[in-house]
Amino acid sequence: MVTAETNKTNNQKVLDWVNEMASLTQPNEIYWCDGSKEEYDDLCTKMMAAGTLSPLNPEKRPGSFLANSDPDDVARVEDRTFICSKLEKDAGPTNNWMDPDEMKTILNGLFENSMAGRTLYVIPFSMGPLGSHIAHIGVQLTDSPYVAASMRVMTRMGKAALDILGDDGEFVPCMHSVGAPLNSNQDDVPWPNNKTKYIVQYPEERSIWSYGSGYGGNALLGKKCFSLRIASVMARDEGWLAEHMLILGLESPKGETTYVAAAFPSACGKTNLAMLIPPEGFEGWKVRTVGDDIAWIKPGEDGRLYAINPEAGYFGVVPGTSMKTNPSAMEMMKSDTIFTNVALTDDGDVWWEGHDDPAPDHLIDWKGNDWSPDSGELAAHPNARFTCATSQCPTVDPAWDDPSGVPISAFIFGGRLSHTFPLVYQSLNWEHGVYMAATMGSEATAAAVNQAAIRRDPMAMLPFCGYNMGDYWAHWLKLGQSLKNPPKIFRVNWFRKDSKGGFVWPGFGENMRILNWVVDRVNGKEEAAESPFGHMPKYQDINWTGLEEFGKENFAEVMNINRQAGKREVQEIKSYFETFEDRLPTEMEEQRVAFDARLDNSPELWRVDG
Ligand code: SAT
Ligand code: MN
Repeated sequence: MVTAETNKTNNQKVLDWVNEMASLTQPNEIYWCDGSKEEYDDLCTKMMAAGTLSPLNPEKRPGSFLANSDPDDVARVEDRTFICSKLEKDAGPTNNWMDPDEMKTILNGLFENSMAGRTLYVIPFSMGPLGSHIAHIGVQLTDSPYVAASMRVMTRMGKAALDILGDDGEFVPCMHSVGAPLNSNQDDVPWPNNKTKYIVQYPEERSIWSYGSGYGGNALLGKKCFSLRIASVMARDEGWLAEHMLILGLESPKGETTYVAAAFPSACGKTNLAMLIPPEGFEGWKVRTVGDDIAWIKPGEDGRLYAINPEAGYFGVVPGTSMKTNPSAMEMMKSDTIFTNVALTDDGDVWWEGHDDPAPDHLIDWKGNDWSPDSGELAAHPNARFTCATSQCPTVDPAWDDPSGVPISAFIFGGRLSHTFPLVYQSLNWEHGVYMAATMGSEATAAAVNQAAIRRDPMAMLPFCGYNMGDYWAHWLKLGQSLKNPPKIFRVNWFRKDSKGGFVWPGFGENMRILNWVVDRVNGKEEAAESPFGHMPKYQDINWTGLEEFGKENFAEVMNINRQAGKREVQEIKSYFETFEDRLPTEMEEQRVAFDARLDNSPELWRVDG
């Protein structure tokens, strides 16, 4: 049996754990990742030989690769994701739960010999700037070189993280196997994985076990498993927040920067917002990106909240990305990028649906088959991704790697809602803001106006909160009370439709106009319209330079409030809240009742600007 080389670290806990896991999984060898560029290049070379990576044309995409996954391993598997707290009630009604002892028996069986014929990579990593008081250390063990290489991009990985861990530092153990042991005379496949998949979090132990998948958040355990599911539990216990939020800085022409953090369910353009390019009318403004997916936020001594992006890279959706939707992302992936599940062009570059270039006559699609525009199939998988370092982002904020984090002045919560919900509104106070965030969501389908059911996705944390969602809301309420200068809370909805079913708001860069109002409000702009939903901008409160044609009528269309629609929402929330039983904080129900009363006192159609 192979054992851990004891000269790698003096941290006995790490050494013991590596040995215990090696004895369970029986790898051929153990390799400690140091995080160097040479090591990354070696991993890529090895993966090219195995057929996992294909190099792209160095003239078109220097330093870049294409990986095609197994067609059965293309996304996070939420139905195979478990929160194994001792009590089912502590996982709550929104999580899959299994008894931890029962789960351990299953997983010990699956991991036994699961790395036979493979290398066990030891990956020490820091989530957050090295040495930051907001950061935390993890160690992932994996038999996937794709994961090892990706972790170098996505986290601060290698020797530096191990040094910070020191001889007796705490770390979150992240155990991962693709579940595809190799017999001595068996050929490997380009994307090993197993039909059986388990993504398991033990919140009380603060540990993660993931089996059977090599893709994204199933396998890069620093991302959703650690930074959200386990970190949300740490944050509850220690008085901070681990959130599914982008972080951006808005620099005004005067050179003052206001930082905001924003949470959106999937398919709401979160990455595009994180890298927004200000439109006409915003000369001298700069939008700068701190993070595109996750925020760790701790109270500072001045009573404000400070946020870091725990990640060091982006694992962003590719299809739909173009010079129109996200020029910064296009710039970012020009080089040194791993593409997964996009299509390969005949000249060794990549293409996807929604690209600026029209579909070429011939491609190799993400499944490795010949493709032409009349194949009737997608050339790229809809969840195809790019993996690339944050430092390559042209809009990266100078403070993105600052260990102290950036001060957060506003939280913005959004959803994809065709009706009822205004373009933007601000909460009346912290409790009301938590209610607004707890009840956010998106329509399940793009159904007809006023018809579609809303899939609630509180704080965009539905698949990511590592404990009972009711307790999570209580934690938000408590944290807000403890802050002298809490961020202001807003909701936005870029997706309201008119009676003909078309989007009214142009979105993308134009969202800057709404962010500008948010900045005005946090900087003390007092005047606002008061609606049953909260504080709202009047037409003249928005900078319309360059978008004058949008006009007052369209503005009213995205801002007006239909009382009956609001009352329906209040009723839906009633039954939604009931699912949380005694874990629902009383403040949430009080907010619902207060909202109902405000609607009762409002006209049939509340009109912005009277
Ligand atoms: O696979 S990831 O978790 O990295 C992205 C996502 O599905 O949200
Ligand atoms: Mn995400």
